[in-house]
Amino acid sequence: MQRIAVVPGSFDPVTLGHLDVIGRAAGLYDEVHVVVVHNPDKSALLPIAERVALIERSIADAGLDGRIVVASWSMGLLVDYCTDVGASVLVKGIRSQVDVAYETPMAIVNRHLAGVETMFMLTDPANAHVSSSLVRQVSALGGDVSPYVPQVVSEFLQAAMTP
Ligand code: COD
Repeated sequence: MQRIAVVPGSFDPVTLGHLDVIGRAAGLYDEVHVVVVHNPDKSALLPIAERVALIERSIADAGLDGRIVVASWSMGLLVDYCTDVGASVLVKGIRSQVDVAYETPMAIVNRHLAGVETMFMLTDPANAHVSSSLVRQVSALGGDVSPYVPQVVSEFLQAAMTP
């Protein structure tokens, strides 16, 4: 049986922390779906289609192994996407206790709703301070985001911020 996992997120934009989790998940499962989901609690910087394109290019540039599908989902529950593609596992990156506290109720509800389990993958310590919101802030103020994001994202943001 194919082991399919979903790595969901806002990915606004994708960071080196996200990319590390995606690559490690791809080493554990037969197929990994990276799914861009709108988070209503956050104000968005990039359109969903742009986020998908940047993830696809980052994955290609990183030469990641494994079958990785990049998609977006706006049709309701995330577990419905999982059911549609036959995925039984969500993979969530964890940087701190804050992430654990945020993710734990969702993990329990997703298992109750559809039997989808959540695997918590600890971040690489090199990426423990990296977040999309930090990248958005540094970029908006004219700072260098290249230590935190794939090169294609850094170039994209630099071009977008250049008057
Ligand atoms: N290192 C490792 N992991 C990281 C890093 C890093 N540097 N940065 C972020 N992550 C992890 C996050 O902890 C998260 O697991 C994932 O990567 C995505 O992060 P973001 O910031 O891009 O995305 P979020 O947190 O805004 O996305 C939240 C989701 C949209 C995935 C979440 O809200 C969700 O699962 N929604 C489901 C909607 C639903 O069906 N709800 C009903 C049942 S719960």
